[in-house]
Amino acid sequence: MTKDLEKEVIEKIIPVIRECGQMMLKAKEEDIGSKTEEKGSRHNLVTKYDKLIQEKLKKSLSEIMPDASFLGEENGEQPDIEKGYAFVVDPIDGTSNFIKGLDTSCISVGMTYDAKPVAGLIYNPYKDELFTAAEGKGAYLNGKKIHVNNDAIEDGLVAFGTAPYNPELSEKMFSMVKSYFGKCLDLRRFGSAALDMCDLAAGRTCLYIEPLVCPWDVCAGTIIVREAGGIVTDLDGNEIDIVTKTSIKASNGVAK
Ligand code: 2AM
Ligand code: CA
Repeated sequence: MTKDLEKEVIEKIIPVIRECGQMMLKAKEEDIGSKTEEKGSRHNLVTKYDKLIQEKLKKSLSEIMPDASFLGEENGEQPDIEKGYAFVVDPIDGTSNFIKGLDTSCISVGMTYDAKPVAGLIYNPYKDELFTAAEGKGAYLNGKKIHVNNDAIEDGLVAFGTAPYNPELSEKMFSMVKSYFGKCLDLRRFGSAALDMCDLAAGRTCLYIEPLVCPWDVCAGTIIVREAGGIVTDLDGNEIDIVTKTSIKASNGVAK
């Protein structure tokens, strides 16, 4: 696929992701909490909206690009995305926030080629913020180019995740976060990995760290951060593998 075609695919996905955003807003009219199920643990929740939005995205994306595989958080079986094009989708990232009415959730659609992120869209319907990026074409917020900030750690906000579903990792994370607390302007814990990456890309935070994320949490965010001039690795500074669960560190390249 040429770079221009990647941009064309993004243009075709924009109306679909916006419609999905309207579904999230409409959900506020209902008691979402009463329609929640657990997936394996009490920290891992799913609503009928996660399932409905994923179904809609799966159908629309297969019409837009019939040859691409579809990896979605709410899939039963997952396809092999090592070769060729794939969509890596989180129908609602920040599900706990969605259930509790915190209005800090989004839809995340990443696209990979040979398991490398090449394009992404993240839509936060509560703020009507649409983030897009295609490899080599820059990152945009509602059509306006965005760039990471230049904050050194002492001048910047640090966002982090806590891995409530993994107590061992949580311990390690809290000690890491404590050491950042001593150095940075302040800490933030928002609850959506995809939006944490968008905040970094838009120059709002200087660093984002999380001990365990899934491909759909960070696929679109990774290309958005990179195209905004930021750096994405795992917590040890290694290249992330988008196909598996990983730790993540996204930075403006200045804050350490
Ligand atoms: P979700 O809202 O789609 O479930 C918050 O710290 C981030 O962690 C969110 O992006 C959240 O995605 C993700 N998350 C929640 N449960 C997880 C799990 N069991 N493994 C990995 N990531 C998870
Ligand atoms: Ca989700």
